[in-house]
Amino acid sequence: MNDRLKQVFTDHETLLSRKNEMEEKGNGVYNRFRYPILTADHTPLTWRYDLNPKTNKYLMERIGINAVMNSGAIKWNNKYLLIVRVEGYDRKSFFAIAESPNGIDNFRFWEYPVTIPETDNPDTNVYDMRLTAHEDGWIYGIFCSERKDPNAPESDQSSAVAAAGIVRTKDLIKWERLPDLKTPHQQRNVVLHPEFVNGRYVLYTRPQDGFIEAGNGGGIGWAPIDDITNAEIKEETMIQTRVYHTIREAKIGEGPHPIRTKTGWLHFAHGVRNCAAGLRYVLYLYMTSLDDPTKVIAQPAGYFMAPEGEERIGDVSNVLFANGWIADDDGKIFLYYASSDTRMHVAVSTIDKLVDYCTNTPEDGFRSALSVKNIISLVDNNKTFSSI
Ligand code: M1P
Repeated sequence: MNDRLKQVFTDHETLLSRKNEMEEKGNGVYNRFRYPILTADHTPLTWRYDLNPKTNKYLMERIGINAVMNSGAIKWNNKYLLIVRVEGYDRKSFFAIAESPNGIDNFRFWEYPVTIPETDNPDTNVYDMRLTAHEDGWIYGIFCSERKDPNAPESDQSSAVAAAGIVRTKDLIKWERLPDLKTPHQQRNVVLHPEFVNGRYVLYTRPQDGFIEAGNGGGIGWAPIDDITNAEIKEETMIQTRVYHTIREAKIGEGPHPIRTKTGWLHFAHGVRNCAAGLRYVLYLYMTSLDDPTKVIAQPAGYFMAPEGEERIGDVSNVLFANGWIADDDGKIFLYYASSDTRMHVAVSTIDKLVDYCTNTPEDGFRSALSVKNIISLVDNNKTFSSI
């Protein structure tokens, strides 16, 4: 092995085996970790280098990986698995599974990326898979399938159509492709609810008029589906809508599927607003009723997590995006999120803390005066407790 090759392998192993450290100074709700858990540099060297000295005498990287982000998550055989959106220098995204023994470090990619079968109308780009181990026994993956807008003129090489691609598997290795979701709108951020409701599958949807612009859509819908092998939206009830001057003014997207708690379904979503720097993506939580999951029972004001420090900067800056979390049996929860469309991170909390956060954080009053009122009421309540 020549010196450079040795160095490349050593550096890679040092990165993969680096221990992560919890940042102790949290806000009481969750704790971030010091290092990103996955970056482009974590991807296997065998995906990037031709290791044959005869065909690669300069040991050049032959295939470049630009970013890893927006990962679905699942606990599988006692390991923490992420189905990662990996993006090459060629701008194409694909899926690859990385696993960790503890959920916070030592994530290693499986040997090969995931092979997603194509439909008769091949996807140009695939990304942002949400995994759902459904009570029907299958693990479903729903992802965004992007294709060029067939109605765009030749001069327009940007307009696209977003659809929800659906796959399912029993072993996370062999994936069966089902027909894309039939819907009157463009769809991204579609997520399968883990249980049947009144005997039907249910999807969380995000109908939108255009590829980027939400138009009249942009909220989170609840859409019961009769046949998942030929999924079609026939009814769609909006459970989260865009609201003026909030963190969810421009569009919203359901993150991973919600988690059943004693108090209600706990949801993790992203909210988007526009500002001079462009779109700002933050993460928020809300809860829906166990009896009627279309009914919101807790909606804390504002964001739960927003980009901090190096998270603010990347390919698409000022973005946090989450489509995976894993709840352990002891109530601990791993929140997997991507920053600025570039890298993956983890934060930890517990179900109890997140439910407490949802049920005790004041709701948005939608006016400055009501935000002030909330603070005054907290100050008044604190009078007897603040003499430390
Ligand atoms: O670039 C930020 C995000 O933009 C899109 O999110 P949404 O579907 O809410 O518009 C997606 O392309 C997502 O992958 C990306 O992280």
